[in-house]
Amino acid sequence: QELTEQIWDDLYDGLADEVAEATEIFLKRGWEPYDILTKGLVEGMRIVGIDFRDGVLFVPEVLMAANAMKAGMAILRPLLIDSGAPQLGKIVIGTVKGDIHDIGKNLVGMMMEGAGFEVIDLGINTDVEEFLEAIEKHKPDFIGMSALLTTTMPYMKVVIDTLEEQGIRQDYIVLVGGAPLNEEFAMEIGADAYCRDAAVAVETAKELVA
Ligand code: B1M
Repeated sequence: QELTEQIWDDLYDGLADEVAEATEIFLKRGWEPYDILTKGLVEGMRIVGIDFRDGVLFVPEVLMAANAMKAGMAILRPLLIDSGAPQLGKIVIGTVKGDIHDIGKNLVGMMMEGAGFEVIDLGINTDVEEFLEAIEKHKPDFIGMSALLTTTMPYMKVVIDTLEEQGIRQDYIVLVGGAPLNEEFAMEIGADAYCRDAAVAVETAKELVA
């Protein structure tokens, strides 16, 4: 309890070293990496998000918090990935054009890798040409798109429409996610599934690949 509050505070204050240290302490105390991720880091970022929305925190501070979160994620990454799970399929994933939020996408990538998917991460601000180039090259089972802004989520439809136009939409399973999305939006734009969080992304991918 005390430790989770500590990590939330350190994240809020953008203290990367402290967040890393707290992550190590959680591990030493026997916490599961996934619990540290969700109850510590993701919850901490949720709190940051509230104060960002309310004008208490500003971009530079939130950027520091994001970097602190990444320091914690870097420690958990090998633990989440090294699952020895059999290869289940391949996903090309990116944050869409105009959007630079990458924590959620990175988390999905980590969890997918841990579950046995090969992940090709196109990074942030990914335009349709980059998606097309990557799917041509890697021949994935899934295309994953992330958007955190109401202004960038419509771009997901641009990508899906382009796949349609090129007659290759049916060759891929399209998964979408990000805080401003919902099921309805995902269906409207013609995605195969909306993934509320990283765990749901993994479950959905497992179901759809079978
Ligand atoms: Co930004 N930001 N931000 N931001 N930021 C939000 C999204 C916002 C909701 C904050 C707020 O006002 N409350 C708001 C959007 C409002 C809106 O569109 N309606 C906002 C804004 C306005 C902005 C700027 C415009 C601010 C400005 O410049 N004035 C600017 C835009 C920059 C741009 O992209 N062009 C901006 C910038 C930034 C920072 C750079 C400072 C930083 C990003 C750093 C980084 O990512 N490297 C940042 C951050 C950190 C946030 C908040 C606080 C946290 C986002 C986050 O990392 N969450 C965010 C507040 C919020 O979301 N409530 C906010 C933790 C992460 C684990 O969750 O990303 O939701 P999330 O991912 C989840 C699920 O959504 C899902 O699984 C993940 C794990 O469970 N998921 C997927 C996500 N992607 C998926 C893909 C999938 C499947 C599932 O594919 C298969």
